Amino acid sequence: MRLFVALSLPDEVRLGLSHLCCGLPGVRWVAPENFHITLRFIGEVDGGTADDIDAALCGIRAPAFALELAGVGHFGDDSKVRAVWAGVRPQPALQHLHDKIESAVVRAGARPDGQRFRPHVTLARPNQPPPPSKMQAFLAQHGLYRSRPFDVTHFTIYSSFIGGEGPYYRAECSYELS
Ligand code: 3AM
Repeated sequence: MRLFVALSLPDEVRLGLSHLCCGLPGVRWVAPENFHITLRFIGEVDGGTADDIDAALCGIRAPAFALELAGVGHFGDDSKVRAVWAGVRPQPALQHLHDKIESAVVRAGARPDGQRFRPHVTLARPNQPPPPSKMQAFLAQHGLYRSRPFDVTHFTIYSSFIGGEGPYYRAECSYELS
């Protein structure tokens, strides 16, 4: 199975994000039901490793916290945009949770990530890079985007399936924060 650990988003926040999803030609917009904040991509694992990861995630003790989405941006150069995202207002408790998850999955047998954690919600992936003028207009239009603050009370491990209609994410197990 192909796994990743993420935060789900309240319906109202996903609805707000879906209103940002227009005005960029040549991109695949993420379906609103697929919006999430990835905490850790794990990748392909066998059933035994998945069980070990589940047990390690079950052992995490971390506090619940409030989160707010803020602004939009993209990964990659202006001429080579890889993904368009909504940002997350800095929240030390989120970094703390990420670090605990990273340690837990590595203890369970995953390879260390090594990348800096850059929390975001992917909104679109380009089939071809959008014209820079369109990208600039998108960033200018939505630069002041803010979600309402929402409570993060759990995190979830998802399996992902790639189909003809795009990816399908299935929540396998959720882990409560205290
Ligand atoms: O939150 P986002 O959409 O950025 O990009 C993929 C998505 O994150 C990421 O895992 C999330 C669920 O698919 N992802 C997919 N393949 C990846 C890989 N090989 C990856 N992240 C790192 N390495």
